[in-house]
Parts: sequence; structure tokens; C-alpha cells
Amino acid sequence: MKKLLVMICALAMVFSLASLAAFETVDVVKAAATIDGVIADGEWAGATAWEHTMADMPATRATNGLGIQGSGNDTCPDMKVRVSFMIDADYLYILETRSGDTTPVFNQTNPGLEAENGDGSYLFFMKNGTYNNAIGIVPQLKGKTVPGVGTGAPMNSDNAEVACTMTADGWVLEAKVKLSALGYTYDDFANGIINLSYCAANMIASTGTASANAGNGGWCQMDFEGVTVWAKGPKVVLVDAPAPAPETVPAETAPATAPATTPAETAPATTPAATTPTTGGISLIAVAGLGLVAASLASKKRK
Ligand SMILES: [Ca+2]
Repeated sequence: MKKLLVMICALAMVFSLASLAAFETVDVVKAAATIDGVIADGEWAGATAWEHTMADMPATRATNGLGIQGSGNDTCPDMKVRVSFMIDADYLYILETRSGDTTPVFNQTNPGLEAENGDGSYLFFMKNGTYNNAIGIVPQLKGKTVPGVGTGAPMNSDNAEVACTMTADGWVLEAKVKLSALGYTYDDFANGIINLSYCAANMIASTGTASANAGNGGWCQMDFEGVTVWAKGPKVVLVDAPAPAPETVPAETAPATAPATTPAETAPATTPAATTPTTGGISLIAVAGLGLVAASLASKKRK
């Protein structure tokens, strides 16, 4: 009996560790996306949808840990952000979708805000365990009337292209950023030495000027656990694009039953109906088990 209990406890620990490891890696598909703000059928298939939800975040962010900063997160409990990636020799392709954001267009009405000071996100990149660069993602760039993506802060969009479709409570944003603008090569990604981190900011006030921290009436930021603890960021893994879906083939007609009148004749073997292979969809790996966070008391160094 004792042995059984020990085994059950050991199994429970294995399961717990497995869920914590849900995003140890992010699959990046070796293919190019069409940057039009529209997810074409199968376009992002095979790419991990790295998901962050307000509901899964601890209400208070422990410094260097997972959670929410700021106030007003209670106004958008359904907020959800997903990021996926593709890559080719020259570009990193990014898909970001946001939903459940009650004020998704703050940057459109308050131009001049950087990603972390409005409705936007930051992707952080580490090479060999050291933070190197960031990509800001905002539905509108500073002083421009188009959605924006760029490297560094303030964002430089010279080497980026972006298209965004705004929705009632978020957006669908596709972008490509030159690998050279990040200071990386394709081989850096292929060699498994790049890790990611991520945060999503949400401005809730209807007015504001320069800073999310200036008390503009509400602001919150969802932080992935590795936002400044770089070692916790999942590793990029390059994967082949899934095979294209075959044309739908109607099931073969089963052969007619052999007439029973000729006893000597054997009935033809039954031909099984042709099966149509299923295609691989975008993997939706739920953020699981991210609640176990060692809180630290040091204050956050915001990027
Ligand atoms: Ca597209």
C-alpha cells in the first residue's frame, strides 16, 4: 500500500512537471507568410500558438515572475494573446492575435505611444541565454497611420513590414522583420540557441500621453514568466511546414454484393473505403501550470 502511494505521488509529480513544461519550446515553421493581416487557410499551420491569457495570470505580478502589472485588468478578464512564427533565409514572420481587449485601439487615438505604453506587445529575444533584442508590436506606429512592428525601443520599422486587421476587441496582425535587423542569422534559429519571452500591454483609459505608468486611468500588462528571467523563455525549434491538404477524395463505392445464386463463386474481397488523411492544424497548446512561480521582491526593470 505504501509503495502504491509513493508511485502515485511520483506520477503526480511527473504530471505536474509536464504541465509546467508546456512551453519549453515554440515551433517555428520554415516557410513564408503573406503579410496581409488575414490568416489564410492553413497559412500558419504547424506553428505553435504561444498563448497568454489574463485568466491564467496571477493577479499580481511577482517581479521577475509571471503575472499582471498595473491596474484595470479586471476590466478585460477575457483578454487573450497568441503569437506564432515562421522563418525563411531573410525574415522572421510573426502572427499576433489579440481578443478580449475592451480598448484595442488606444494607440490609434493616441499616436506617439510605444508598445508597452499603450495597446501593444513586446517580444524579447535571447541568444545563448543573453537578452539581445526586442520586437515591439503595436496596431499603430508612432506618427504613422498604419499598424507597426519594429525592433528596439523606440521601434525602428525600417526593416519590417506589417498588416493588421482590427477587430471589435483586438486584432490580427501579421508582420515580417529582417533577421539582420535583430542581429541574428537563420542558423542562429536553426541551431537552437534562440529563446523567447513576451509581454502584452493593455491601455484601458480613453486618454493619455506619454507613459503607461503616469496614471492615465488604467493600464495592465501580462508578463510571461521569462519576461526578465531569460532562462525561462521557451526555445525556438524550427519545423518543416506540414504537407498541404490533399484534394478531398470521395469514398470508394463498396463493390456490389456477389449474387448468392452461384455457390462456387467467391464473393469479392471488400475494399475498404479510401480514407482521407487529416491535416495538421495549428497546435493550440494551452498555457498550463504556469502558476508555480517563485516570487522575488526586486522591482521590475521595464524594457
Ligand atoms: Ca496572411
